[in-house]
This record gives sequence, C-alpha cells and structure tokens, in this order.
Amino acid sequence: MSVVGFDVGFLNCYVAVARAGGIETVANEYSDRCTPACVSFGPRNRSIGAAAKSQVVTNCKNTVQGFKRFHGRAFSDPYIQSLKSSLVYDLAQMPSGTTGIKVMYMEEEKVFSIEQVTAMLLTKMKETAEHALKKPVADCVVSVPCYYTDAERRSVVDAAQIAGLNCLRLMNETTAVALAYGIYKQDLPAPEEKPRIVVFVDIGHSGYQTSVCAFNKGKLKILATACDPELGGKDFDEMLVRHFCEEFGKKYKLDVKTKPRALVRLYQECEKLKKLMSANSSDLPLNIECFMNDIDVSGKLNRGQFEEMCADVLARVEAPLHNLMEQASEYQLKKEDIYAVEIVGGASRIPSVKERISKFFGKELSTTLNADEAVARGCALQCAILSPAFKVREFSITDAVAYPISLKWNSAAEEGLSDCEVFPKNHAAPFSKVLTFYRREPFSLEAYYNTPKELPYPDPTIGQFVIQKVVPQASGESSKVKVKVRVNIHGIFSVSSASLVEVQKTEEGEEPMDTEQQSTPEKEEEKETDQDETKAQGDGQKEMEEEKKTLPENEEMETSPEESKTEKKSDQPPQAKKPKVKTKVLELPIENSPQWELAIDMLNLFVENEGKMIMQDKLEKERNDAKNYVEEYVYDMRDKLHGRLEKFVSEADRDILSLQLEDTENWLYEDGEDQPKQQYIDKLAELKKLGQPIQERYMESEERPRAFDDMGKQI
Ligand code: ATP
Ligand code: K
Ligand code: MG
Repeated sequence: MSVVGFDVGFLNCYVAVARAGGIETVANEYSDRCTPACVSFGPRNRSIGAAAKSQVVTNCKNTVQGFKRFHGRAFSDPYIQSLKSSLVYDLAQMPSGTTGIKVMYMEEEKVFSIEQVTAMLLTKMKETAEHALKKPVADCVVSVPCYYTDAERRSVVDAAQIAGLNCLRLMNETTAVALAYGIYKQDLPAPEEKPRIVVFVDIGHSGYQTSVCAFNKGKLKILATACDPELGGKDFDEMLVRHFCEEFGKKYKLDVKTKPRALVRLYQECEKLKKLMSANSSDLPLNIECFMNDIDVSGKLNRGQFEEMCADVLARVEAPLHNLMEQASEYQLKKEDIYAVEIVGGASRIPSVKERISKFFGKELSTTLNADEAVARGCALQCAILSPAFKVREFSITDAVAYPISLKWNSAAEEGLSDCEVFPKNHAAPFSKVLTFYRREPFSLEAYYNTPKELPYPDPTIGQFVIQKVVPQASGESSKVKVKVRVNIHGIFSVSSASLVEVQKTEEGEEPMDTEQQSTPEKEEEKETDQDETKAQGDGQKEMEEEKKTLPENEEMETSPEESKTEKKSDQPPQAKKPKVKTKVLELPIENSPQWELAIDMLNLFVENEGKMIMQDKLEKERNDAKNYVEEYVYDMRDKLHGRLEKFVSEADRDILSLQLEDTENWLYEDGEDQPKQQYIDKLAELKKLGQPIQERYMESEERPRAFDDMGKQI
C-alpha cells in the first residue's frame, strides 16, 4: 500500500509521498523535485523527464513535450489540427481515431497513443516515488485540470493503468490545492457555522483554473469552478518568441520559424527571460550563440515592454474570475465574503497577473501554499485519506460537476426523444442517482454535456449506454427498471447499474406495489460507494428523491398510472408498511460505450508494451554502465600505472598493459562504441587479467605494515 500523489503538469511534474508521518515532495535522480513532462525516443531507449528535456534541441523531432492537451481527443479534433503546425514532432491518428505521436524509436517509425506517452512519464514518476519509499508503488492519486471532460479523464486513468498504477482518484488540480490548504487548518468554522470561503487560483503553463471553496472543520466543498484552458505561462512565452522572431528577422535577416531547432532554443531562452522579468523591471538581455547559420543573436527587453506586448493575454485574466463570482452569487456569496484568495502555479508569479487578480477581488493575494508543489501534496493527502493503511485526520472532500450532464432516450410513451438534466453544473461529486423507467424491451441512454458552448471540447457526447435484457412483466405490462447513474470519484459519468423489478403474484393476487425491499438496498449501496459524498452532503439524499419524482418517471406516468402513489409510499419510514407482494430484483447487463474509450485489448497491449520498453531501457542502461566501467578502468589504470602502482609492476608488464589500455581506448571510440553488454564485460575482464595482480600486490603492501601495527598493539 503506497501513498503517492502525482501532479502531471503540462510542463512540470511533481511527486509527493507520505513518509514518516508527513507529506513530502520527493526529488528525482537529479536531486530535482521538478520532473519535466518530456519523453525522448532514441535508437536504443527512451529518456524521460530531465534526461529527455536535455534532448529537446539535439533530438527535437523525437522529443515530445506539451502532450497533456491531447488526452481524449480525436486526431480530427480541430484543436489538435490547429496545433499540428506549431509542433516540432509529428502527430498521427490512432486506429481508433484518437491522437498519437509519431517518432523514430529503436530505429523504426512508431506511433504511440497519448495514453502511452503519459504512461511513460508516469513510469518515471513512479520510479521516483519507489526510490523515495524504497518499495513498489501502485496506489496513487493523479491530478487533472478541473475543466477536463469525461474522455480526457478516462484517457488519463488508462495512462495510469498502462504505467502499472492503481489510480484511486483523479483529482481536480484546484481541489488538490484546496485540500492541501484546508487539512492542516486548525481554526476552520465548526460544521454548523458559516463556512470559510476561499478562492483558489492555479495558473500553470497551459491552463488557468479557479475555484471557490467552502471550508468547515473536517470538510471542504467546491462550490464552483471557472477556467480558461488556454491561458498560462506558455502564452507569455509565445508573445516573447513572436517578438524576437520579428526582431531577429529584421536585425539579422533570419527566418527562425523555418528552423525547428532554433525555434526550440528561442522558446527556452524566452521562458528564462520571462521568469527573470518577474523579479526585475529593468532591461534584461537575451543572448543566443550560434543561433542560426552560425549567427549569434542578442536582444533586450524590460517588464514594461513585456506587459505591453502581452496586453491581450493579460486582458483574459479577469473573465474566469467574473464567471466564478457569478456562479458564487447563486450561493449568495459576494467578493466581501471571501476570506482569502490563494494563488499557485508557476505563472502566478508574473507581477501583472497577480495585480489583475488582486485588483479584481480588491484584496491582497495569499501565497501561503508552495506554488509548485501544492497540487502534488494535495493528491498525496487524498491518497492518504483513501488508504486504509494510513491514519489521517478525517476530512471530507466534495467536488463539483464542471459541466451539466444530460441524458436523452427514446421515449416509450410518445414518439421521439426525451431528455433530462441529471447532473446540473456544480452538482456535488462523486454522486449517484437512481432513475426509474417503465419499459418492455432493452433501451438506450445517451449521456451528453448540454452546454456545448461552454465546453472547451468539440464533442458534447459522453457515451451510449444500453440497458439490456429488459422484458415485460408476466402480465404483459411494462417493467420497472431502475437505472443508477453516477459521477464517480474520478469525475467520470457512468451508468453504473440497472435492475428490473419483477413482480411475482401473491396468493391474494394483489396488484404490485413498490416496497422498501427494492429501494432500501439501493440506497444502502449508495452510501457504500459514495461515502464521502453522503457524509459531506446532508441534502444529497433529498435531492435524489426529488429527482425521482420529477424526472423520467413523469414522462412514463401514462404507462404506469400507479406511479405517483408508489412514490408517496416510499417516503414513509420502512417499518410502517409490510410488503404484500413478492418481488425479485434482477440485475441487468449494461453495454457501455463511452466516447473515445480505449478498447480493452488495446489497453492490455499497451500495458504489455510498456513493460517491454521498461525492460529495454533497463537493458540499455546496463549496457551503458558496462561500457562506462571499461572506460573508467582505462583512465583509472593509466593514471595509476604511472603513479602509485608503478613500484608493483615490471617494466615489461607495464608496457603491455599500457598498450592494451590504449588499444581499448581507441576501440571504445571506434568499433567498441556500440557493442552488446557482454563485449564490454569481456573487455574489462581481459584488462583485469593483467591489472588485477598489480593491484593485489599494491594492496598487500599497504596491508602489511598495518598488520604489523596491529600485532604490535596486541603484544
Ligand atoms: P499546467 O498546470 O498548465 O498543466 P504546469 O503545472 O506544468 O502546467 P507550472 O509548473 O505550474 O505549470 O508553471 C509553469 C509555468 O510557470 C511556466 O510557463 C513557467 O515559465 C512559469 N513560471 C515559473 N516561474 C515563473 C516566474 N518566476 N515568473 C514567471 N513565470 C514563471
Ligand atoms: K506543476
Ligand atoms: Mg499545474
């Protein structure tokens, strides 16, 4: 049982673990807590994280960055198509229609799905966690932007699975931040008091997310979220790159856009310049040597000029805040009710961004959280809460549905389609609801987002769900079919179960009536699956009851006139009535076809392939290590033969070994540059045949006086 949180950022990733009673962000093999979201493909292996980032310039066509935005998207998605031209590497269509990346790997052209690429990154992060915890890692919580749709979320869950992880929860990034903020606060209002309202803002490299959250002792509830999925640090970089492309075009007659390598370098330098500008308002230089065509370029910029050229980007900071406060007003909340505005994310360090947010709320911003690590820490905290093996303070987390979800179906009563909204915007999540239909035959439900304009995604379809094996009652009447729909712990919609209530005639031959025997187990089940939500949401159950009265049943009234009667009865306490009829509840199979779902056989294949690639990387590392040992031995021995080993070798032997070392060095740069591991092992053994006896003689002579010393002491 591991407790790990992964912040999979667009640019920067962080790993947090629970260790020694606390949450800790852990460093990778470069002693860096930040791991770049970067994967590079080579002729013999993959490099992931920092090792990949160092190849962004040298192996640009096969080094993949900025792929977080490809999740759950069709290759034909206009957004993907619009990105294609700005990428240095190639995209390709997967057989299923989703987005893949095309690279040279192991000297072959390969297409990897986005799930595979993110899995590679997660593999690296998993290793970092395993190294820190010194044990295998599987259970974890992974962050996603709160604006992710179902398809995007499912794609990330699959990626975690490919990496051999057991993702206990996909956690919205701002919710993770809220948890990291709230769980240690000792002074939160009591449960019956007015909650403390805090706004969280996360501006990363690609996305801008805000949420308004209500805290009471032991719980948090996300009331609303608002985002701009296309506003982040990269947009500022973009403006700088555009500016310098123009400037260098004029000044040096260079067309930077034609040289991917130069462009990648310019992006790197512009990002650095942008960061420097957060701390300096004076003129700052940008210099790149041998930029293009052997030309060195230089330029300079100050913060005022930067803000001017980024005016359009900065102008977009306010809109999500307006949107957020508009939603908050539905809870009768105004700006004055906000206790604090906490900001995180790298781009929240840009002074003009901070100014705008601060001005909007009319208050100083709080930076009490670690701007880079809060998301990962929140995820690790959530993992600790979900882990039975870990003791944490009780804390209930209620998230909010980002986009309203509706169902549509073919109406049994009238011709044509019916629909209803099952989860309005900002409805508590995770959450389950039971809908009742009266049907004689199998039927299908289509789930979709009913506000396509609000969706940063082209396709409002969530998926098709067919309720199978529905049959009429023995009497020929429609059967009562209970369908449970839910937004699960990952924020993903599903039709989780369906059952048919079969009425068996009693001795008196009485007409069927709904009894608690059917409804009670369902409610109990609800509590089990969504414990957090029922605890956090006192009114959750009530809302579900309302749903029952007003939603699909109304539509089916005509076909079952006793319906309203039944519902009223079920409001009475269970003990009040004894069942008069026998009923049997039959579980119905559901055919789930969520949009852009990764087929199970593909998923299994990807799991297998990831294992193979991990093995390949390991073999390649061992091969390289074996080669390095030879190289080290050559240099080490050559020095020592003329140093401390000199006295312990005959001149003739020394000449032979020296020659052998020189030959080996030459070999390493020529034929020996790229050989199987065994070749290096053999080579080293060969050298040691001559070298080892010399070293042994030296060791002996070193030991001898010491041995005498020891003896002397003994006597
Ligand atoms: P996302 O949250 O969109 O997935 P991410 O989590 O990878 O992305 P962060 O690590 O939060 O993003 O932020 C990275 C961005 O912040 C980069 O654009 C980086 O240049 C920018 N950034 C970091 N430090 C500073 C700074 N001091 N001044 C300005 N920008 C900064
Ligand atoms: K991050
Ligand atoms: Mg982030």
